[in-house]
Amino acid sequence: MSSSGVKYLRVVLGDQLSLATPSIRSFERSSDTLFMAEVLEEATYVRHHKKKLALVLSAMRHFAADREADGWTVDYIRLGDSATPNTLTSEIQRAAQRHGCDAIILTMPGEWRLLQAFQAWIPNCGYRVELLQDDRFICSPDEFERWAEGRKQLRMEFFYREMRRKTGLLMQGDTPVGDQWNFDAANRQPPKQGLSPSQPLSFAPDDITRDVIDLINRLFPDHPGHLDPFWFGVTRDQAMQALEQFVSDRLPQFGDFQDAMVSDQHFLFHSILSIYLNIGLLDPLQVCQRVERAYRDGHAPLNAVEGFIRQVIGWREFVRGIYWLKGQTYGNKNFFDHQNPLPHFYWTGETDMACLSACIGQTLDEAYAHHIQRLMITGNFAMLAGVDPFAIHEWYLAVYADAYEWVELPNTLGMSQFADGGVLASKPYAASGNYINRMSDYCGQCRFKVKQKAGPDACPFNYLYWDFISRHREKLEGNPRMGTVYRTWDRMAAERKAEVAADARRFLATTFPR
Ligand code: FAD
Ligand code: DLZ
Repeated sequence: MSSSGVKYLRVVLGDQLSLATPSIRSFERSSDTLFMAEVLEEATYVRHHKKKLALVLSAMRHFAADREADGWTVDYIRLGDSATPNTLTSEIQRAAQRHGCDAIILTMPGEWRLLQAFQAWIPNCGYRVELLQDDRFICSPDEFERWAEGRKQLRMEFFYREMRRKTGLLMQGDTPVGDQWNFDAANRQPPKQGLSPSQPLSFAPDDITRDVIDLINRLFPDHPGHLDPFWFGVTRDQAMQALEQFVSDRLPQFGDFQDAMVSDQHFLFHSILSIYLNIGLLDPLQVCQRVERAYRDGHAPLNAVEGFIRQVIGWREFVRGIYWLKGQTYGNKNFFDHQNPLPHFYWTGETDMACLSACIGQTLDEAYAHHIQRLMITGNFAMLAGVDPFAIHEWYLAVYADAYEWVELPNTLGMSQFADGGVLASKPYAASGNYINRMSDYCGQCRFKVKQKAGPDACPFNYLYWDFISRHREKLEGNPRMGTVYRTWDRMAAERKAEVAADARRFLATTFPR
């Protein structure tokens, strides 16, 4: 019996696979049970990409097996073990009864949907339940709320500086290393010919992973993507190897080419670490400290190291803060009142637009696209084409292996669709074909002509961009960052404006037939 005399059922969810997860931090081998469950509800609340399912389920099984090998009592429910469609709360309830537990300990889940389910179940479950804050982040929701209080605008840059001070990362006393907080301007080089980054470290599936792959192919054949090959790491040890390989091979050029897009280079110099960070196999502060060390050792330049650390302690923490601060209704925001459905080609990649075809095709293959592909290609198109933000949110939540609502929703709804009217971003990330042409090699292979502004052969981004600007003038022209855009629009000849409207009407009518 434990020193407290209490027999606990300690629960770990599929994205809490760390010994630092609060519900298991003080696990007592003599009396406690670790409980984990694969449940149909979690596997199907969106049609998760097959690679995402394989990552989560295999990592869960490995985590449980490692604890068991270390002498813990583990109760693990596999998908298919339960005769009826199961949920986390129903499985936790049954497990507490099975083990004759006195109390249950949970860690806060990463989304409102599950939090609500827990909150509805807890008062009626017949057990004492402790729901602990998930402190595996640098900033807690309470701390973020205090930071946000009284501010007219919430801007990542100022929040990020606080996180730099708090963590001491890239600081010399009170001043930032390099006397500059942000090297964003040095993170935007277009792609050059002949870039040859190393591929992310891949791991051959072991027996556990092969079982999971078979299970997914059997139970979820209609989910997007495929498992051939499946190469993600599924243990902390493998995730640490992936971190080391990124630091040694790609970090030095991460900064320069962060925004570049190349058709046959799906990963460029990116880390491909969000898949591990978001399920707990890596710790964000430890990752940033490792990356900072690469700068201090002279292995990687400041623009790369600062750029990486900004994404993790800046953007990642900032979007999580917004998610919990803005509450459950945040997901319903639709500032532009966009109502078009998601075009079917988002599920196939079959479109003549080479940039969309490349990014969607890569997404379906890898369950991965980097930030600018998500923001400036698939996100930008959805916003310009007036797609319902909730529909595009569900797509992002399904197709990316790193997608959990706390991080995906603010990025999609706030950053990429401006559906929150400017809570997260100071202006819409809208761009014409010119930006895509500058930052990628897509346009050279496209049947549309990026230099052409009007007519059936023109790049659709060109006229959709101006049509979006014109359509939403009332909502956007008061934004100080949009002034130049509206001045340019106002200088355009009436004939040109009519062409924009006609081209957009024709394109949207074909894309969204009524
Ligand atoms: P790198 O480019 O190597 O960046 C390093 C790390 O910084 C990432 O691993 C990630 O943890 C963090 N990071 C970078 N940008 C962001 C950001 N904007 N928000 C939060 N963390 C960031 N990220 C997710 O983790 N899950 C999502 O579901 C997700 N959905 C997105 C949806 C849209 C529409 C957009 C525009 C962005 C989304 N992002 C999401 C942010 C970003 O695209 C991914 O974090 C990044 O592409 C992951 O790849 P990487 O690990 O190679 O990142
Ligand atoms: C994503 C996911 C999947 C696919 N399956 C499970 C599962 O079977 N059991 C589980 O505990 N967690 C799973 N997860 C992760 C949860 O969906 C995640 O904890 C919530 O979305 C909150 O972030």
